[in-house]
Amino acid sequence: METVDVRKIRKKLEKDLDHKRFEHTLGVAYTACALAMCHQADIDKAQVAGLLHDCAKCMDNERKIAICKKQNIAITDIERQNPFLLHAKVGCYIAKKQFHIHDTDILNAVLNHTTGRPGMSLLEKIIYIADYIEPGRKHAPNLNEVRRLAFKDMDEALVKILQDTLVYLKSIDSPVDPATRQTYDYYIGRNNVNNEQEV
Ligand code: DGI
Ligand code: FE
Ligand code: FE
Repeated sequence: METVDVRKIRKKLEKDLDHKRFEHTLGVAYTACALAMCHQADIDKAQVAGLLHDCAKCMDNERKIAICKKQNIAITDIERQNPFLLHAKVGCYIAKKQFHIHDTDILNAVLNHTTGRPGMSLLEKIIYIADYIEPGRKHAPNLNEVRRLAFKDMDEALVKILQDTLVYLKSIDSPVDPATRQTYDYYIGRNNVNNEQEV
């Protein structure tokens, strides 16, 4: 990875994000480092991807949509209905343009951190999971179980998170992004989990 000034990234994020989101960001970064240590991934990349994953989260929807239009970033129907989903795509763009990150694995980890994707890289899995289990998260169901699984079998942890996310989205009647569904189908197919659920 190119040399990256982590302190500089943290300082800019502290300005760009509100306090709660900044604290969450730090939680994701150190949880991602712990997962990288456990699963033999690159710790420096995990830290940078963890720090940057929500870098566009505090931007208002109009601004995110305007950036997508200007940069020719496609907006899907689901994203138009739920513009908060765009913080992943726009975050990937901001990580490149404002934080000068060019590592494709880090950029993909930012890009896919909300929905996941079939065939995620080790780093993408780490960020997706760290986002869900960082210590500041308190309300998701099965957190203890997912936290335990994360350090044992990441694919099993992914299935559990995706399953609980689909149940949650159904309960609040929120549309499911095809990427979330495809990711769930992909990972459930690879796991003989005995708690398979129709969601
Ligand atoms: O940005 P964060 O809150 O830290 O975390 P995130 O980027 O993973 O976003 C989490 C939210 O995204 C959570 O409330 C569930 C929601 N989400 C995940 N997949 C989908 C989704 N929302 C919709 N509408 N559709 C999805 O497929
Ligand atoms: Fe996010
Ligand atoms: Fe997050």
